[in-house]
Amino acid sequence: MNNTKDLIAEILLNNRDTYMSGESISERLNISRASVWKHINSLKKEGFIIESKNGSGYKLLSTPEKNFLQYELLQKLNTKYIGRNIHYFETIDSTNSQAKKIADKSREGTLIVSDEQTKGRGRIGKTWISKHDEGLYFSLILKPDIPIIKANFITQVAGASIIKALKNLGISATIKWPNDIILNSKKICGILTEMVAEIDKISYIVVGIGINLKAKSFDKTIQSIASSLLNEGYTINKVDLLVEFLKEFEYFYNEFLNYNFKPCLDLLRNNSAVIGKDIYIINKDKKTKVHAIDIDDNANLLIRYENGKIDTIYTGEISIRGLDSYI
Ligand code: BT5
Repeated sequence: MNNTKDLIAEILLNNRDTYMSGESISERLNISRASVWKHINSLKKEGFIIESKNGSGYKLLSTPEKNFLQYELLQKLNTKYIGRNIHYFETIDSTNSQAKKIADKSREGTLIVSDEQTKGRGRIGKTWISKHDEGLYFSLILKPDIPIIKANFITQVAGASIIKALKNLGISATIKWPNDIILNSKKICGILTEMVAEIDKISYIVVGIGINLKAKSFDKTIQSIASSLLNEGYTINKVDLLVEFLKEFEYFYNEFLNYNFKPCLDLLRNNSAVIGKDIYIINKDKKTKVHAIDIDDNANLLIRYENGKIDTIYTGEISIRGLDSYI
């Protein structure tokens, strides 16, 4: 994928009502006007219909069929800045990896979405199976001005937003702290948050989400733990789910940036798959049975060991498995 060409498409998509002069595009991207012209021509070859008017510039009239998701999303989106900049791919290695490649020069809220991932990633080197058109795979680039210690909370903001988005579409899912979304005791969605920071300042955070939408069967490795919305009886339009998510994310994220953690925490506590249950904490090969007491005010997990000692579990290399089922 040619980055400059994508950026030009993005400028045109974001300014659909006006003519964008070749000069303004070339200045914005720091490229020559001849290069703008060359990329506009290759966009036209791909099926973008772009009107060129002498003295005015370029105006996007329509996008090709394969960019339908991007087009439909822009029509339905009602956020101010989350998801307003869209990079859409039919296939890509990983939307999180792509987000990290472009994060430095992208604005906050930039969305990377793909129909398929060939190297979808889970946490600590695990794989996220992301078959063509079976799920919704996307990442958001965030640049919050918050202390590094608060970055963990972003996974919870994403989790709360998924739960709320699904609720808006009539689906009651729960969150298995810290990053799994569960429906009927099966994992339907995972969240991967990655951060690049200087010693005392966050450069950017990428939050990536994979939701199983239409998969009917799963690879052997995950068939006992995974399900999809379709398998659980819900036919959900990909763009509608994304629109709901982005709307809810903008709300919870803005509250978080204003240090109002309550809306997110309330939702996490009221829709938790683990609070009040006996669980195992799996740390490398070590399995410890504990009781999950609550999500604390920093969105960490408060637990009680069998000897009565109370402790806080932070996110990281820890997984939690239930006693009598997957969760
Ligand atoms: C996660 O990791 O659950 C985070 C998944 C994040 C995926 C998104 S998709 C968009 C963005 N781009 C990326 O490259 N990633 C993000 P973790 O908690 O480590 O769980 C990984 C484990 O979930 C695997 O080891 C499998 O057991 C299981 N798994 C893999 N694919 C799955 C699927 N499609 N559905 C359910 N479970 C799956």
